[in-house]
Amino acid sequence: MKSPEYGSDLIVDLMKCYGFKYAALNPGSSFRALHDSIVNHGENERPKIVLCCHEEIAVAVAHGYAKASGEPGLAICHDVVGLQHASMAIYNAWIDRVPILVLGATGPSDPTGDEPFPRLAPVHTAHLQGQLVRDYVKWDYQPNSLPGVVESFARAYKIALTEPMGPVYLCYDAKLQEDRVHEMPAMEPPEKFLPSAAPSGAPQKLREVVDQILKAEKPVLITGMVGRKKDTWKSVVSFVELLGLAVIDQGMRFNIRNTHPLTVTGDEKEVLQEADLVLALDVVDLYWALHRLGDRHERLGNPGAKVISMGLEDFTVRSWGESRRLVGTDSSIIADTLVALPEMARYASERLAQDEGARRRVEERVGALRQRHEAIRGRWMKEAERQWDLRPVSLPRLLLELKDLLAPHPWSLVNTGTATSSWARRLWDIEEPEQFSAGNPGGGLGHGIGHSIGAALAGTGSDRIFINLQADGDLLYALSGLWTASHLKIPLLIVMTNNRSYYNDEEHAEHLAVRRKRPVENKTIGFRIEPPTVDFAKIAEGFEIYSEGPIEDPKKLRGALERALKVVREKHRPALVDVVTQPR
Ligand SMILES: Cc1ncc(C[n+]2csc(CCOP(=O)(O)OP(=O)(O)O)c2C)c(N)n1
Ligand SMILES: [Mg+2]
Repeated sequence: MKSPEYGSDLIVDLMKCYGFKYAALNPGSSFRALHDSIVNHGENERPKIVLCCHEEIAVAVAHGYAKASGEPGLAICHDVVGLQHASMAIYNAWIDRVPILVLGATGPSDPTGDEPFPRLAPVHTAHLQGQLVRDYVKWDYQPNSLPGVVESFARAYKIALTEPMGPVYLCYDAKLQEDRVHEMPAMEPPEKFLPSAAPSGAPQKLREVVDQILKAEKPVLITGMVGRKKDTWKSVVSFVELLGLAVIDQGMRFNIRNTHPLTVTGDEKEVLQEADLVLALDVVDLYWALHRLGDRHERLGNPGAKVISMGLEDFTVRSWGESRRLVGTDSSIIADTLVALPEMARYASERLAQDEGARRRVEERVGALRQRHEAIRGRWMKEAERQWDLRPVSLPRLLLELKDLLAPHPWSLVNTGTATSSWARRLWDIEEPEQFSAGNPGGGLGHGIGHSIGAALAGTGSDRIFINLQADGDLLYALSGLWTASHLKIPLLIVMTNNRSYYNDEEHAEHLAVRRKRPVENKTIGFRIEPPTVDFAKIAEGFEIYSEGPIEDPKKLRGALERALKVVREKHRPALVDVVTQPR
């Protein structure tokens, strides 16, 4: 490695040393030195620049990369203005417990010198910039010296990756970046700053949980973010198979394959009604795991059931995104499920070996759950058939046609809208973690395209096709993400689920109209994205992306998807099919 000549060279060396492959950014003079160092000191190799046309997209790229790869992502944002654009995407990463390093720049914070910094610098400088995002990052820091740069980078890395993971923000003064390195600060290897091991759960408590499950007639497991760490899903599978647990999967990570016969997602109400014990693993919002929103909040399930919550959510208490309802639990355990699940499985095996009654109960449950699982899947297929010929295209038809075309190829679902997320989990066979990294629990729109690009970058080198089931409203916030996808030749099939509406809010309007006895027909005003209808195929063409559509006739769907898929597979480029769909 070349010796760093400038402060910014040193920052690039740190990025390389800590294994960052990509730096997603939109340029800005506050980090012109860092940009120069990435290109000319690091030769744009590690990290490599992912040029984005909006900071929100840059952070979403880092988010998607981190979620799909299991490694932290990295984005760089221009001073005050870039960070303001990025802030909502940082919030999305915070809520999704995704580790990213957001690097920023400022200043020079001491304006009394006469070095040639840009004239606008004072306008874009704040003391301290980190305040803008402090409520939804795990840590922010602005080092004042080169040793401080080295140490804070290590600390940021460690904090972002220590459970519960999340974004951190580091801000570099322009002068510090542009100053020469006179003396090389000491650098310890990154292995010295690996994330701290999370608490594994008090052994006695873990044993008590197993004992209670063994006693229960109908225990249920709710999986939240268990699959956020590589291979934890395997522990979920062993655990539920051993104990015959019904699984309700919230779909926030790949927690268990959706074709597993113990999954009964879709029958939450019935399953929770029968349950006498509920174990919630890494569930972020327990209240809404146990309630449903109708005219009022409806408690799902049997109020007498024991509720046990396990995970690390108790460590995330901050002011933003946390004003949740409290749920009473019979036991609440702070534990890293990656460690606790195998421990509990070991103990459960010992206990089961000595308890014939418990073994019989497990067997009976497994048989009944298998039937329930089949019935749920069958029901969804029936519903898909019912909607088959609808025009514009029904979401289940779209999902099934696509499923069929993708069957011979490796694929990965990297983004969905709310409705397509449900339909994909009902109709597709999502059987391995590489097939799924979608979802944005933070709910800040404009996320999908950036996230898709990042997730696809994480799969660089594989022959996977990346699938983005892209809602229209979400893409309209961040259309220029198409430029980055095209520029990088991302093998991304973008299927617009274009309902020509901010439909989620149309639903709210309808709900309110009924409640307030106001005209329901007004529900479209201020929500429908027409006229004019947006021609996404034409827009994509402007970014040199192969495109087809708009497609309203379901009979024309398959051919269009087939041709677009061929472009993605054979030309290794993105393609977009604009499908006009039913609202839900
Ligand atoms: C940045 C941001 N602005 C506004 C909202 C409020 N909002 C939530 S869902 C939604 C509509 C989304 O429309 P689209 O992406 O087309 O999905 P659809 O509901 O139509 O399936 C809006 C505007 C939000 N979540 N985030
Ligand atoms: Mg829409």
